[in-house]
Amino acid sequence: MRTYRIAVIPGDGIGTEVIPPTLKALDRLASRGGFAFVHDELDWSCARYRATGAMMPADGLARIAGHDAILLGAVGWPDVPDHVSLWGLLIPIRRQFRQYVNLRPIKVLPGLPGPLRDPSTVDLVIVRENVEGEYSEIGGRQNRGFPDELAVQQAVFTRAGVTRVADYAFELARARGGRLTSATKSNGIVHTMPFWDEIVRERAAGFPDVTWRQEHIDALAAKLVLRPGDFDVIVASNLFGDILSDLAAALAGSIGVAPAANLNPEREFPSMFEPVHGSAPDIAGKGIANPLGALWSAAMMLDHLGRPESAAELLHAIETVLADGTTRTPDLGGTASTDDFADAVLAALPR
Ligand code: GGG
Repeated sequence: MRTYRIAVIPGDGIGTEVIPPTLKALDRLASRGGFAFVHDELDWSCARYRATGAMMPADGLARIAGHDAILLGAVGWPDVPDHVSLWGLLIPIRRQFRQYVNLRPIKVLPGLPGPLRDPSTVDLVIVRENVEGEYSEIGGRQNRGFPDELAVQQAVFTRAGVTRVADYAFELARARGGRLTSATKSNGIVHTMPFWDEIVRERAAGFPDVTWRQEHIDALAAKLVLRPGDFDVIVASNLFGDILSDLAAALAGSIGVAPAANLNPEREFPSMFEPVHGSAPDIAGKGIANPLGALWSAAMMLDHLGRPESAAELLHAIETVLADGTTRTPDLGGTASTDDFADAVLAALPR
């Protein structure tokens, strides 16, 4: 029997609440599908940072480099600066394991209440560049505490980095029916964004069957709200992709429902699956977090591991519970707890 070794990092806040029911669902699907999971649960988190001064052990990445996948809950807590928690855990994993594609599908599942008049038109995928761009270590601060204090942050865009993410997005657009939008801001950002545009245009020549266009990020954000049906695959830099995917998740009803896959497409390293939402300190500990984003991320992990039937079963069970409408967490206007929703999904899985 095939056994998949998964590094499980519940992390902080509601991450620790949405991951346990997700593991339960994964085990149920595995036993039905004739495979198994070994979960190696890791305490890498802000709590660990407080206790030891590090979000993860010094050899942490080496310990999980041989795993089949990583399942992560959420990272961040108010008593640890956000840049410390993010750069101490999530970003090293993405970079060391060459997870240069962050795939964020946004779809309005049946029964999801959302702010749009016609939510049925929302079915798109954001391909976020995940290891370079505006998230950079290059820069510094000077003259701290003086009136002329300054901070400089250097964005880094490489030909190889833009090329590979653009190619991934064009391939995906081709597979989904042939429409791609590239997010830019080359009117205001005069070096990196024209460079991004040039490379996307060059790569487009290899995909004559894909209709593509570029949009400035500000106009794109507005159009996404007004006419989401105009978009299919959107490729964006690290920061633009992060912002757009939260916006698009809100259009789909709640940021609690959105999944993400941090992919190493070459499969030289494990890929990481995580809900888009963060640790949500405002609701953490109340047992009311929506586990849908984590469950959907687990479905993406099953797909990645070559178990598309199990992924489809999990998505179908989620859709069944949403369509029924009686079990919804408060972010979707209901009163169900995290476990109520997860138990309903388990009950809707085929026996
Ligand atoms: N589950 C995802 C999570 O905890 N995200 C925290 C966060 O701030 N992420 C920023 C990013 O993805 O760049």
